[in-house]
Amino acid sequence: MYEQKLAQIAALKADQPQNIAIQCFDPAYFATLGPDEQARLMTCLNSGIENPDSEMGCYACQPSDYDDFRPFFAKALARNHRVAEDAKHTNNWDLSSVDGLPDEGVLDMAALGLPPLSMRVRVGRNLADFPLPGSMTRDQRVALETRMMAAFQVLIDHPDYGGAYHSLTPGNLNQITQAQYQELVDAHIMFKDMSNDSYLLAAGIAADWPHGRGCYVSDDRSFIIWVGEEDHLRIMCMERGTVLNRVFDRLKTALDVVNGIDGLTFAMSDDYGVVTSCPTNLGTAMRASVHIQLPNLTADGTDQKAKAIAKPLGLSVRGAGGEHTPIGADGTVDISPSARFCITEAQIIAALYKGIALLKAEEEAAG
Ligand code: ADP
Ligand code: DAR
Repeated sequence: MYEQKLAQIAALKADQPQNIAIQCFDPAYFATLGPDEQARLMTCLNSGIENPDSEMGCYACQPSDYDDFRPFFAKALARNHRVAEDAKHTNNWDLSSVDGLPDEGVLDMAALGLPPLSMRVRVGRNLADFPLPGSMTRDQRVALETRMMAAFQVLIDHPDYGGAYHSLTPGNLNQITQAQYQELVDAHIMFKDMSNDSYLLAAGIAADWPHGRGCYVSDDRSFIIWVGEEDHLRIMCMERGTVLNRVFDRLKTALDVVNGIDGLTFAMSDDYGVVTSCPTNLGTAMRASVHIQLPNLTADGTDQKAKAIAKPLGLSVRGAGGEHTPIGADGTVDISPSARFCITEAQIIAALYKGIALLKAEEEAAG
């Protein structure tokens, strides 16, 4: 039944060494699975088969996939995150658990000689009683949005997070116009049109666009919750400043409020921490970033030199519009620690602070 897919995978194994899912797929293991399990695992790999240039090459489609297909995912996680196949993840937001921080644990980029920068910390979360986005029906996507709209009433009534929900779902009472959507995207608040992402389309994650999609935005636009992107929720704090603790601590406080809302139980794994669609986000599901101008390292108009310098520092470089976008015209790039799994949330924000200091020195040396 899967002869064609298996032949495609075999051919890709030879041509695409960077495609982790393809490289970790074992046909002998696949042959031991029953028909339903084979269908599920092949669905997880479809994005990496349809997009040979993938690096991760797979997405989980059920919250239990990482456990149900552990022989495959353990290999893929080990390869991507450079950890042991039996690695276990621990979550910890307590900065006092991290050594070598400045006094009082205050991560003030001004002490590094940096001006106020746009700071953002985001985490992914998936509701435990729904399939992951790659396997949802349109009705399930809209039902999840409806569940979240009820939950958002708690935030609307909260003095620190009051705001409004903006829906892309046709006919939703909070539906916004295309112009309002584009303004939110341009303000780096709303996510881009998923139907333009070949990886998410092949994964089934972008299906039914834009049904069940939207975002909650606080009145001051510093607290945002995406609904229906790559994970069910992306919860984030974002503001311009120099003290990274502000967005990190505010997000943790906001998460404590969200976790207490009736009807919201998030998918967690005993071994892998926060369960996410993409294995690259598993564990913390956290990306902590700053937007910083690197005119010297981007003098050729690309992010190539900045990426080459940042990678050994444990940092990823994205464009000004996020993943798969170009650098800003003024040399602005999005810098964030690469690690998400088998690292704690506190270690991630500390890594951003330490990484930015090192990158600043490299930028000055390139001048
Ligand atoms: P994610 O960070 O959720 O994986 P992206 O990298 O695609 O997603 O970024 C999503 C949006 O968030 C983009 O508009 C991007 O410009 C914006 N963004 C990310 N980090 C920052 C930041 N530090 N300051 C301002 N906007 C940011
Ligand atoms: N193109 C996919 C992206 C994986 C990491 N980015 C995410 N999850 N947004 C790949 O497999 O390379």
